[in-house]
Amino acid sequence: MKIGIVCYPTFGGSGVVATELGKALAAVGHQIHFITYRKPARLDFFSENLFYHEVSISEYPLFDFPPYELALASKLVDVVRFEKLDVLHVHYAIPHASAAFMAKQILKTYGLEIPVITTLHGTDITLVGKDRSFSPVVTFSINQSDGVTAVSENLREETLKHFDITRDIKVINNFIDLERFSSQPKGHFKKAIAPDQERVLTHTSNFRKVKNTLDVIRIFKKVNDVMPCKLLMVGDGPERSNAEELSRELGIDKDVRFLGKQDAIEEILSVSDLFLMPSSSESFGLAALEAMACKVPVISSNTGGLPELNVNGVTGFLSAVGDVDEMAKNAIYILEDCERLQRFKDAALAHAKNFQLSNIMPLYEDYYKEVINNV
Ligand code: GMT
Repeated sequence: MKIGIVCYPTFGGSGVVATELGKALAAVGHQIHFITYRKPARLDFFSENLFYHEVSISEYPLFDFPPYELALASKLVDVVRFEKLDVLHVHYAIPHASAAFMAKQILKTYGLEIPVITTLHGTDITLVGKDRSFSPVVTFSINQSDGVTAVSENLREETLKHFDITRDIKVINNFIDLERFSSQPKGHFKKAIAPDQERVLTHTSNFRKVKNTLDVIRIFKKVNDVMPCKLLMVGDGPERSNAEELSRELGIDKDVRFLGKQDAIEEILSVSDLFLMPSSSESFGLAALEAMACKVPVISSNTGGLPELNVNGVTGFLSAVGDVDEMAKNAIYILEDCERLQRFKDAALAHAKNFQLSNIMPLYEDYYKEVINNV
């Protein structure tokens, strides 16, 4: 198939899923066209089946807000016409689904019918999409898509609850490439971080409010009071300086390392004993799946799709959002006993295998075929 993929090209979960899916589809012979404003972060090599079309917007003094959606729709019309695409797969509803709808209507004037599939990722529904300034357009463009997928059962339910949806939504979970995300021997790195064999706790995110980054610091403080350990904070974003300040206030700054944005997440996870994800909203939790694939158990909140990923008492523990005491108690329970820790590590990997790329990619391929045949 010739597939157009529209996504945010950044380190965000939706962009990562879109890029990894496109790369995997290209590897099995599909022709993949990425259409976005910058080359996706993980599209870092050449392949005969991978193409990248940049959406550029002309500067004009009148434009306080450059109309990206229009430039994207125009580019989609071009790419579909001249590359003869079979399907457009847009990741994250805002503004990709409505731009695709506009392109679809324009293409009809050329006698072309392009099926559009929208994948809902999370904040496009749970946070931004619900906002009144977007919700009529989000509702309309979901209903006008030829196929819609959500990354968890919970996100599907949330979408049906909060929007007037008149069509089916298929659940296709996030996936993991186990060839890249696996526990690697990184003893020298671990020794540098935890010279006295302290346990290593890790958090990776975009440090947005929804990630409850300050709760990560609070949980760590409580664990560190009972057993000396280290915390790796990976990523960057608006809450980073508040988290740094809180760790200084709590007197644990020498045990907390802020590593900023990192590419080789799997190496950091390979030296980690526990992953912390206390988010206030999380449609699936791709970062937690990456941790589990590297044999790292997860202490998380029980919000959104997290219970579909993190099996309570098996791969880690789930607690109510904000219940820092319980999260710290559960973290200590896992970390204090070597055999127990090993059991949780093995279970985390075993469960992550259910979400491996080779299980999930065919679901997208089948769905593309189904949608194309129905249009
Ligand atoms: O807010 C983020 O973490 C980024 C966001 C995105 O769309 O880029 O991530 C969402 O999509 C991921 C991939 O489907 C999911 O694994 C994340 O759980 C989801 N984030 C939230 O729901 C907060």
